[in-house]
Amino acid sequence: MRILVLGGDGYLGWPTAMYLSARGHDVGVLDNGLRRQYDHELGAGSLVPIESMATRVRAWREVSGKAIASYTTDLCDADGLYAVLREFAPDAVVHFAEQRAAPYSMIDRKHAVHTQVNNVVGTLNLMYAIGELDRDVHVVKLGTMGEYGQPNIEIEEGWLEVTHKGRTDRMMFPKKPGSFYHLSKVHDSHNLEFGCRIWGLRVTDLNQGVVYGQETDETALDPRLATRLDYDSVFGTVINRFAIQAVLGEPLTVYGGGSQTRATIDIRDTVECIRLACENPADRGEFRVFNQATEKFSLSQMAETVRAAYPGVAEVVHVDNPRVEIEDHYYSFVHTALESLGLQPHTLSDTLLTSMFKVVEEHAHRVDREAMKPVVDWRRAANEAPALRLSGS
Ligand code: NAD
Ligand code: USQ
Repeated sequence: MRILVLGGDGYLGWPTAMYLSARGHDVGVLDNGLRRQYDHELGAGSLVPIESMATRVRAWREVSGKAIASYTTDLCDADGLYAVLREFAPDAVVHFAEQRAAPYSMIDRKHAVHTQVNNVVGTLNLMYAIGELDRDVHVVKLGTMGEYGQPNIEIEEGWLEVTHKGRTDRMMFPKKPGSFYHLSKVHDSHNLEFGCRIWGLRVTDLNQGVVYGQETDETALDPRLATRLDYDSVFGTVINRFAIQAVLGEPLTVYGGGSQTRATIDIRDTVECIRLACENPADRGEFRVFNQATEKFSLSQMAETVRAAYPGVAEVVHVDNPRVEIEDHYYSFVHTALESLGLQPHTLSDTLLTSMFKVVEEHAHRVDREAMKPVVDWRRAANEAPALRLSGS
């Protein structure tokens, strides 16, 4: 199968591209390098050194004997995107290519606008290109569990049968997202579902939980194939940050009371879920939603799991929550679709954490501890955020 991975230079896109290539697919990657520009803007970077896209692709060819086509293209540049789709002619497009950090989207007005324009316009361009060029192309779109928020009812896989005043309909599951980033994913979901109705697109929306881990079988083959690992308070995600904080001897920073519960997934399961979604496409006109998460933990449980797994001494602290999020809440979600296609989930085990501790120890000298402190405050509404250490200053 020919699979084009949009956002193929990112934390998840690059391991996914290699995973699919290793399993016999003809893979292309498209990226505009935006994530590397955010590093420059924020004065932070990946804990693990990463190579340029050109070096990664060359190294993959050397190590595996397989080619990955690479395109430097912005999804917001419709002409460029159409040209790549014409040239590569994919059977499936995996769409990771968005601004993906909730704190980044909450820095100030400019960053909220950038996030929503980049994400919503990029996805609309993709929909139009496929609507015009080839409606059989299956779009595998990365959504997020945070689209649902924490409703006081069980979260279904995207759809809900509602009976209201004696009448019943199948509706998209109601959304209560917690940042302008998460909202951009909700907007994408609605646009894509509409595209399925009007043009008969085939779409799988993967509502993924918080990912943890850094190594897959393919990234571990050669240091040039490593994927990024974010530790800063803007792009670093919670379990990865806790593992990094433990190794650095920094306290594990639980925001607020710690009873907030989140859905999670191991990076090795992410790549397998994408393979399963691609190899089992949605029908023409079907907007299919899978909840791509395997476990749930409260923030305190995550911190305690990392603390207990770390062979040294690690301390857990509660800091004032810079975000606006509910603490004591019900949380339950259905996640049977991917498992019924064959996913055999990894659980948040000592093995994964131990391999992360090793990776972090090796590169700990690269950490800028200042960048780990939470600085983005959800409660502030500002045109620009002068208090932040931005633009690499
Ligand atoms: P990432 O930022 O590391 O990768 C995204 C890539 O997309 C980057 O390389 C970036 O340069 C590229 N990109 C962004 N906008 C683009 C544009 N307009 N044109 C071309 N390329 C563009 O993010 P990630 O952690 O790999 O996440 C990938 C996807 O998975 C995102 O859509 C994210 O919302 C979703 N997701 C991530 C997680 C997680 O924990 N990392 C969890 C759930 C969902
Ligand atoms: N948190 C802490 N301490 C930290 C960092 C975060 O307690 O040091 C808490 C946050 O308050 C939040 C939870 O951990 O309650 C998750 O935060 P996060 O930054 O790990 O994840 P989030 O902002 O939700 O975003 C990440 C990815 C995003 C993806 C999302 C999946 O950056 O791309 O969409 O996870 S989900 O959360 O299911 O929506």
